[in-house]
Amino acid sequence: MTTGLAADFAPEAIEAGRKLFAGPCDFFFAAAKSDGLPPIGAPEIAFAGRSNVGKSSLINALTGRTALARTSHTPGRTQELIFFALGERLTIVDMPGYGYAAVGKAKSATWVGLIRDYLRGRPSLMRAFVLIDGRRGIKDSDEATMTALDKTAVSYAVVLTKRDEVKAADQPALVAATLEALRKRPAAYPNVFFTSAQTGEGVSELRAHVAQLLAERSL
Ligand SMILES: Nc1nc2c(ncn2[C@@H]2O[C@H](COP(=O)(O)OP(=O)(O)OP(=O)(O)O)[C@@H](O)[C@H]2O)c(=O)[nH]1
Ligand SMILES: [Mg+2]
Repeated sequence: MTTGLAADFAPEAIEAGRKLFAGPCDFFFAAAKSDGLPPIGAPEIAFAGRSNVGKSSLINALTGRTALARTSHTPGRTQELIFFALGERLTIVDMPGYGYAAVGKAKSATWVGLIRDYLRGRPSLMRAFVLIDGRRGIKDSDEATMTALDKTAVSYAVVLTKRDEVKAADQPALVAATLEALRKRPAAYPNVFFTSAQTGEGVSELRAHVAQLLAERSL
């Protein structure tokens, strides 16, 4: 196992994750404003990250759908907080991206406000995932997001994405650098996930992790 990579799950945990995400998953709400969120229901997991990092693609990979969450080559595809219900057990929230100049300043600022408000004030948010493009590493806008999460004590985990685009030889150094950046962050999960929505690598581990969080919550 590459040190620090969240890869060490027992077969039972992997199976629990598979089962959890194998159930029906449906879109149920879109929110353009933070005062227009759905009522508090099932525990939520939310996917944050720069535009184009692969948030919507990862949600599709987790749920085994090709087009549940809308994806696109051009940044700025997801423009609202999009809520999906995984049965009655879990709510998955896809978010607009941040940090991409091409989206336009006004839109970008609106989205940053929406994301911040949601992350700061959602009691049912069980875990945020901050996605980092594996080809690029952590950027200033990612640091800002993690700082906001640390300040409000929202627990989060980092997911490196697009693993299929990162040479195997470069992966350990990327994981090590990412862990180093997380070391002093109080609300960060101390391991990183490294996924590819294209090959499915790392996806079953992420499912297992979410299933574990849910199981711990209901103890
Ligand atoms: N090679 C590769 N490409 C990926 C992967 N995940 C996403 N992509 C591509 O990256 C682009 C953006 O993916 P999205 O899932 O739409 O990204 P997003 O973070 O939801 O983007 P916004 O909604 O615009 O913020 C698309 O062209 C995807 O096909 C991956 O694991 N590997
Ligand atoms: Mg998206």
